[in-house]
Amino acid sequence: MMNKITVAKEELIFNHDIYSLNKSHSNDNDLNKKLNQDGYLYLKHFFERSLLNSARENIINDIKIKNITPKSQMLDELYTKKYVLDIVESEKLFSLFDKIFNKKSITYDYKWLRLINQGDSTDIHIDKIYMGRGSNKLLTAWIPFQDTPMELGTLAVCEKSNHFEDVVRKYGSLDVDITSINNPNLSSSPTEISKKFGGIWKTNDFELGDIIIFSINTLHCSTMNKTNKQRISCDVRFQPEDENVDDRWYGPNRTGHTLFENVKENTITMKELKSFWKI
Ligand SMILES: O=C(O)CCC(=O)C(=O)O
Ligand SMILES: [Fe+2]
Repeated sequence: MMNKITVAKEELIFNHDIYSLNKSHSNDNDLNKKLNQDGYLYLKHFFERSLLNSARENIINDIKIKNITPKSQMLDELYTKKYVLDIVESEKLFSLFDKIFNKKSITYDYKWLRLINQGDSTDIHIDKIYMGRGSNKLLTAWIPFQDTPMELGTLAVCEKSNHFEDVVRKYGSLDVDITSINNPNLSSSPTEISKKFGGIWKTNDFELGDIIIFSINTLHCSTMNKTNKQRISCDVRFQPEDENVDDRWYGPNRTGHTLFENVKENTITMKELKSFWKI
């Protein structure tokens, strides 16, 4: 049977153009090695379902109470709620990152709590362009708050793309709060990326409790939400305590984006940048 999914903006066939993620377990003792090798770790059943289920119910309830519009957005009013922080700043997650870094970890205070509607998908990028002013060891954990089949919008990664030198060095030099650019995504086509740089695209149906961790240099995107339901997920950042932080996202005086979300005119385009970078 042909199993078509839309990844970023491109239709792909599962098990032909894009494949299942390699699975890891938090007890594995080669997590760091695997993360460096593949650019990601997919951990099945990491969180208790009940914890995530009740957080999701609380989020949906607060969306109603606060009259938050149903458009796709970051739920900035809700990410500091205890029911969110009990998950995304849990002991369990901190110990996992302490283990990966082999030292004490810290987390950025800002959390990217997302509500994603039908028809929406995230295009291909590396997180460095949004949060690259601190540690190069920064890691993202992407945590869905419901069973998330590919058609609801899952995280997709380009395996081993953290080793694409041209992407890391050139695209990775972009800072969206320095360069005026409206659309800083590298591409909306996974096959364009694999043709140019190599790598195999991977994603999965995520069961509630599954998470994926990836590096600041790993190319990733999401599959498109083709359902009439909303996807709720949260992506959060961890890094070793003894490294520089990006103060847009860390500490009580964090600024968030200072340019990116306001840009409209005099922008450079990704097409121009790609031709300048010769990628
Ligand atoms: O959830 C999404 O659609 C995008 C997530 C993402 O880009 C990230 O976690 O860094
Ligand atoms: Fe991202």
